[in-house]
Amino acid sequence: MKIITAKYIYRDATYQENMGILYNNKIIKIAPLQSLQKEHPDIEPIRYDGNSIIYPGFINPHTHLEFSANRARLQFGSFIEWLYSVFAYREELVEALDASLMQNALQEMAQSGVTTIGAISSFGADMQVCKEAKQRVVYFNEVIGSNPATVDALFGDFQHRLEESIALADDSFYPAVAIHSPYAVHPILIQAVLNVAKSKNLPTTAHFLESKAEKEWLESNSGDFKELFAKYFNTATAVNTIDGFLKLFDNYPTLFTHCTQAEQEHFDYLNSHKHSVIHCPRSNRLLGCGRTQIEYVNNLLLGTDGYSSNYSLSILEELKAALMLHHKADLKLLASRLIESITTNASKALKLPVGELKEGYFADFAIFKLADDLEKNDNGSLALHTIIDCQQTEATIVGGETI
Ligand code: MCF
Ligand code: FE
Repeated sequence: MKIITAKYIYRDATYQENMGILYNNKIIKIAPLQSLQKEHPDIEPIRYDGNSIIYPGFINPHTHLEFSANRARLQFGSFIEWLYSVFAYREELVEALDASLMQNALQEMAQSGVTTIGAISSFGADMQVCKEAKQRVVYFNEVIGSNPATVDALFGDFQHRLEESIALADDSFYPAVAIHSPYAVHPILIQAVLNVAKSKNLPTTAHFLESKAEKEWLESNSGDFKELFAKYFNTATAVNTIDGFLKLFDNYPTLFTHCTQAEQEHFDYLNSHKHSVIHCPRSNRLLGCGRTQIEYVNNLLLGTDGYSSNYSLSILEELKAALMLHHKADLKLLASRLIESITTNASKALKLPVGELKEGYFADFAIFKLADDLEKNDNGSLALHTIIDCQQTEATIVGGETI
């Protein structure tokens, strides 16, 4: 057993002083340091001095490790151009992929305080690396395919990958299900994989209303997707409507990524069905997708997406981008909300004992040091300065061990 302490610990969305955490691989007790020391005089506390903060390890619920070989191969600036470049180069990118590229990506996330990731796996090429990762991984086996003739084969391939991941499950590797998007997955296939997810109680995620092109296609079979679907899939009609797609997820809270083109009515629907929204501001900017109206979102999460649509996987950089993007929001309130998005909110959405400093939860910590001259005026200034001043953690701890 160990005791760790710092000037502040982030707990129940507040910054508490003079507290200590007793832990092994899980958090055993959180109490005033003095009382913990009295109970355990034999344990010398690990102390972080100065303006230090112990946060629960951060959660980045949306990344694509299999695209880690991309640097400038994919076209940024417009979603449709990006998509054409994915079709043209995804084989090349997967061939260029090796374990060290994915391990570097994991390491980059760890340095920014991320101790749990959601990895969207399109091919299964990242399974072993995720299994061996120092962080916890929610491993989202992706299903994609809109042609009804291929549904059986795609479902079979999905089941195979899912079973393989289920065989590896433990408390740092959680099998899960990703449905690519309303435009790229046939509703029969969605229904089939959702049935599996529900029967095994697996977390689910989907890209949703990411681009204007997607929205136009789903609403009126028009726009930039028309030519793409004619060319690659020989079809002129979308397989889902927006409402029909959402209805498939009723009664099964899901993590919907992007929602850049969603309007208030869509967010109302997502909120009323207890779904969460994963906001990826840098990906959205780089693919020309616009700004998500996060002011309508109840349970907001924050993700980096992959190197397919980003230039770094640091969650600290993602927080900075979000803070700058939503310029009409009150600065400190937004900063506090963003810290919640990568801790408490993500914990709730994934239903895992991570993302909060709570007895019985895993001893996953992200420890930061802030400027000495920072005074605690209110909670908002600590959240704000964590976001704007920190480039990396002092320490990142997973299951009680420094990684
Ligand atoms: O989130 C970004 C942009 N939106 C959609 N898909 C992806 C992203 N990064 C990687 N992808 C993958 C996706 O998982 O690209 C592939 C899928 O396997 C083709 S997109 C039809
Ligand atoms: Fe994505």
